[in-house]
Amino acid sequence: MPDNRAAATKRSDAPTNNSKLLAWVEEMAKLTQPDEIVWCDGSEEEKQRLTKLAVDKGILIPLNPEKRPGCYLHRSDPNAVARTEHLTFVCTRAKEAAGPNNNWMSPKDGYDKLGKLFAGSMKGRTMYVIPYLMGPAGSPFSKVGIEITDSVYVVLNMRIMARMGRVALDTLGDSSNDFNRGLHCTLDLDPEKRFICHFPEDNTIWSIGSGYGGNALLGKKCLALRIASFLGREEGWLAEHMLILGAEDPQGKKHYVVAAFPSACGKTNFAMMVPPAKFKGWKITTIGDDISWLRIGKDGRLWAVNPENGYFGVAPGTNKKTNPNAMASIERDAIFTNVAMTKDGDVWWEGIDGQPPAELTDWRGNPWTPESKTPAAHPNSRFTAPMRNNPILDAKADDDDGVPISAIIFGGRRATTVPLVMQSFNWAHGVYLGATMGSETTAAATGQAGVVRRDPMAMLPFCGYDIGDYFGHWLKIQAHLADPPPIFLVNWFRKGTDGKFLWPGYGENMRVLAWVLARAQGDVGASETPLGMVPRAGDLDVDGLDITPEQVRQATHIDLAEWRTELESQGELFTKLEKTLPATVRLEREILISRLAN
Ligand code: GTP
Ligand code: SPV
Ligand code: MN
Repeated sequence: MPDNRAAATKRSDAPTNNSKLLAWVEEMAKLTQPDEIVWCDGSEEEKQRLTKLAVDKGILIPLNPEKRPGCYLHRSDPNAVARTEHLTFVCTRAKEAAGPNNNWMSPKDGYDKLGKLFAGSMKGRTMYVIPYLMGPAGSPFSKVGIEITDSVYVVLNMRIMARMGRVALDTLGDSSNDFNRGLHCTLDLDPEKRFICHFPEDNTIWSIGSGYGGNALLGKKCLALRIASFLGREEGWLAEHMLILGAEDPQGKKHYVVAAFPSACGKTNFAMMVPPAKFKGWKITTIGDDISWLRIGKDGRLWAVNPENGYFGVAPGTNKKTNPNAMASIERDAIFTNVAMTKDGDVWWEGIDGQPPAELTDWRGNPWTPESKTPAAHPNSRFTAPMRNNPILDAKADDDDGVPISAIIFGGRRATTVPLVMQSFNWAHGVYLGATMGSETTAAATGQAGVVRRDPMAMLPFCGYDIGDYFGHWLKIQAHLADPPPIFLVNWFRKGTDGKFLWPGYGENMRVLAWVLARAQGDVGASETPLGMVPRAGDLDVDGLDITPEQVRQATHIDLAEWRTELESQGELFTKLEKTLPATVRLEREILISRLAN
């Protein structure tokens, strides 16, 4: 039998002559022993065939075709609803290379341990071979990945999230060995047998025992962040957990901005923001909502490419007021994961428009009423939507070189301490602000939500090497930039004494963006505080804003006592990263401590 199975990979069946790729697929088939091997071509016919298969097997539930044409609901195993950081590993030869920020296994242990789990894991199943491209077709910065998976759900999601099929094989060509080798098997979803292992020195990812998002769609966090950050360090560029947006002012002057916020902290919303009426004449456009590959251009500017082709966005909280462009993006051809379903076959989640219906089917498939004690949609329920559905997709979203960046924003979810906006004094201080960023954990990863942790540059779960070295890499980038973009820290999530958000957020964040852009162009002054530069009285445009001046004051306030506590709590990070933390970052903290001591 195994011989027959291996024969299913016979070269004539495969849509490529690349012997390295063929040999690897054969090797993986020998290991996992699928009944059948299907090479994905990314065609419409294939999408329809696999969608039908998924519906027949109950993996996808068709939604009401009049309300949501081409849309489907997937209910994942309740055991696999978010990324699992404690089961995610970086497997480098030297343990130090992975750093204290990553779980580590030696490559040998990783291949051995997972190899045992993968052995025969696709018996009775179909192996899909997904060639995909991260980045625009034709861009010299794009990367080819091949994901082998036994999950139709993964294939259909990858089809939306990446440029999939022929285009990737054409980019790879007949002889190149330069492709990411991704192997994924759902197995029985037993968390005891779940591992997401990265082998950056082999450009390889092995993921087993999970079917969910960032654990299973290997192009996204595994390749475009963990492996790419590792490659970026070697090749002199950056892979970041950042949205990319365009902002055109009423005079027609256009700038691009990148912003790093941790998981479920507002990237998709900021990238698709609709400015308030006061900002008539401004146009916001989206390049990307989650990942940015940053390079130094020939002109000495920082240029950003979005490697993705779609959005894997948080559903709860999304509505026509908070994010009308996301709502438009999910009107058709979207896959919903773990949202609730209405009686007439539409989707529902906490925070969507309107009152909760009297009856729903919750994300587990059980009846739900507004009296129910549990949420109808899982807090980390998501939509997968093609970026081309976004009404404000930027015209340069497919440009080979990406877009030049005028400002960099870091931001976390902080109920206290961090003001609405603050600009760093310079690049090194900006790296310090990003490096020491704290944020409350969210439902995007398993574990307790709402706990403040250090999430440097929103990359704690995604940096594929020692994060102290990563700060060093950031610091080095400055030397190659003719005019480094200014760096800002923001916080949309500060709370008042009543426990409510002080700042209305969403589209109103345009007010902060306008100040950021004015600063980037040298059009407006700022007040110097010991922590950083903040808007002078009157510079932050709050005209027409529906909150009290006192709320604005509290949202923007810098409380030195709170910051002393903050600085102390940063000490833990500094101890943890002692071995590789660049002196510059340490000195920035020391200077700040001495400033605050005065
Ligand atoms: P990932 O896809 O996990 O990387 O998340 P993300 O950073 O793209 O976060 P997203 O924009 O999806 O927002 C996550 C949650 O925060 C959603 O429930 C949003 O409704 C909410 N949110 C986003 N922006 C704001 C804001 O400005 N203010 C408030 N209060 N909530 C926001
Ligand atoms: C995140 O958690 O930052 C995400 C979702 O963007 S996932 O793809 O599941 O990682
Ligand atoms: Mn993300």
